[in-house]
Amino acid sequence: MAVADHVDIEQFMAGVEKRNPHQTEFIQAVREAAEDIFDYIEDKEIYHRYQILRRIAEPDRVISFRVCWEDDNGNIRVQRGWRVQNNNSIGPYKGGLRFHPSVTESVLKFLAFEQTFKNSLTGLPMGGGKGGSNFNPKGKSDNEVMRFCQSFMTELYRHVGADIDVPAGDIGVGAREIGYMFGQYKRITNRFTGILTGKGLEFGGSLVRTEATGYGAVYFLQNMLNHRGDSIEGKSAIISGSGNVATHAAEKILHLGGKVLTLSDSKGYIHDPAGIDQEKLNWIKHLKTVKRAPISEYADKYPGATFHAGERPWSVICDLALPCATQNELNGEEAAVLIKNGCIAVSEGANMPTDLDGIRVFKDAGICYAPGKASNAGGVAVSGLEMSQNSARLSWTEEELQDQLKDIMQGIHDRCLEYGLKDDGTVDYVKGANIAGFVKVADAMIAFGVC
Ligand code: NDP
Ligand code: 2IT
Repeated sequence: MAVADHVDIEQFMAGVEKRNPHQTEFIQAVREAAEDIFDYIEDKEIYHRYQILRRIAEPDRVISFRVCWEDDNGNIRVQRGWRVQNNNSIGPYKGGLRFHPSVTESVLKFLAFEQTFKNSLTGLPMGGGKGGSNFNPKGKSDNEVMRFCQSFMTELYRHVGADIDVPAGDIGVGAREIGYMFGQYKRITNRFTGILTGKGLEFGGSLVRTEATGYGAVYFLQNMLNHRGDSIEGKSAIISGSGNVATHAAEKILHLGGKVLTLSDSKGYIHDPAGIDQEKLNWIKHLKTVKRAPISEYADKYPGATFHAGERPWSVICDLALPCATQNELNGEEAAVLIKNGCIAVSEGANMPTDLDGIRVFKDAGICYAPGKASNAGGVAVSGLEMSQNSARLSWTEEELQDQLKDIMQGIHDRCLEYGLKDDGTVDYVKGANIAGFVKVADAMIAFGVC
C-alpha cells in the first residue's frame, strides 16, 4: 500500500469523534497521543498497514453492568458499573477502579487508553484497563460502602483474574474498598489469588504500594531536574488534591528538601506560607482518610494558613507544580500564570490533569513538563511488583521495593529521553512518553497479526 493512502491526523480524529460521540475526555486523550504518534509513524509503513493506533483507540471490550445496593435507610439504590479492557497485548489488563459521581464511559475509556501507554512505559508486562462506577462514597457509612463494593464485585468477579485483568484503586477507591471487594471475590469463588492490587499487607498486599504513585511522581520530577543539572532541594512546590497521590507527593518533596505550599480538594485549596511539614501532613492524611472531612478544616487548625473556596492553587507563586487531583484541573490560562510566576517544572500525579491548551503552553515555554502517563506510573509499577510477589507467594522488603520504584521511574525517564530529546538539549516528555509507550504495544500487536 502506498504512503499516499494514509489518513492524516485530522481524518483520523474525525473518525474517532464520529465513533465516540460526546466522549470528550476519551477524544482528548486520543488526540494528545495521536499528534506525536502520527509524526513518528509517518515513514513506518508497517504501523499503518496494521492500523495499530486505530486498534489501540478501540477498547478490546467495554463491560457495563447494573450495581444494586441497599442504603442504611432501607432504600434500594441503583448505580452503573464498568470495566474497560483496552488492550492486553503485553500482559493482563491492569488499571484502577474509580468511584466518583463524575465517572462516565468516556472518562473510563480515556483512563484505560492512557493506562495502556503508561503500563508499557513501566517495562513490566501489563496491559491497559480501567473501571469504576458513578457511586459517590462521600457521606456513606462504612456499611453502605461495603454493600456497594460487594454488589460491584458480584458482577465484576467474572471478568477479572490474575492472568486476565487485575484492577486496583483510584479516586474514591482505597484500602477500605479494596478490602471489601477482595473479600467478596474470595467468598464467591473460594479462591485466594491476586485479582486486585493495593491489598492490605495481611492479605497479599505489597509494601510501598500506598506511597508509590506520589513518591514516583516526585522521583520523576527529580530525574527531570537532575537532567538539567538542578534539584528539588530548597524549591517551593504547589500541589492539588489531598488524597493518596497528593499527600505522598508532598511527603517525598519534604524528604528531598523542598517546601510544600498548597494542597486542595473538590471544595477549594489551602495555602500555608510557612510550609506544610510532616506533622501537618499526617494531620491531613488522618482528616481525609479517617475523618473524611474537607481540607478547609486545615485553615482552622493552622491559623497561618488560608482556605480559598472554589479555587485551584495555580496562582500561588512556586518553583514546582504537581497536579494530583483529577483530569482537566489545569487549563491554558492557569498554565500561563504558572509560567509567568516562574514555575520551572510540572510533574503530573493525576491522569490528564492538564488540558490540551495547558500542555501547549508548557511545551512552548520549554519547562520540564511530565505527562501523568509517565510521571504517575509508579503506582501501577508497584502494583506490577505486587502481582509478582503474589505469583511467587513471597513478600519483598521495603528497601527492595523502594529501590525498584526508583529504578523504574529512572527507566521511564530514560525511555522518554530516547524519543523526546530535542536538538537544543531540552526534552519533550509528552512526545517521549507517547512514542516509547506506543512502540512496545505496537510491536507486540504486529507479532500477533490481525486480531
Ligand atoms: P483520592 O480519592 O485519594 O483523592 C482524590 C483527591 O482529588 C481528593 O482530594 C479529591 O477531593 C480531589 N478531587 C477528586 N475529584 C475532584 C474534582 N472533580 N475536582 C477537584 N478535586 C477533586 O484519589 P487518588 O489520590 O488516588 O487519585 C488522584 C489522581 O491520581 C487521579 O487522577 C487518579 O486517576 C490519579 N492516579 C492515582 C493512582 C493511585 O495509585 N491511586 C495512580 C496513578 C494516577 P475530595 O476529597 O473533595 O473528593
Ligand atoms: O491510574 C493509575 O495508574 C492507577 N490508578 C493505578 C492502577 C494500578 O493498577 O495500580
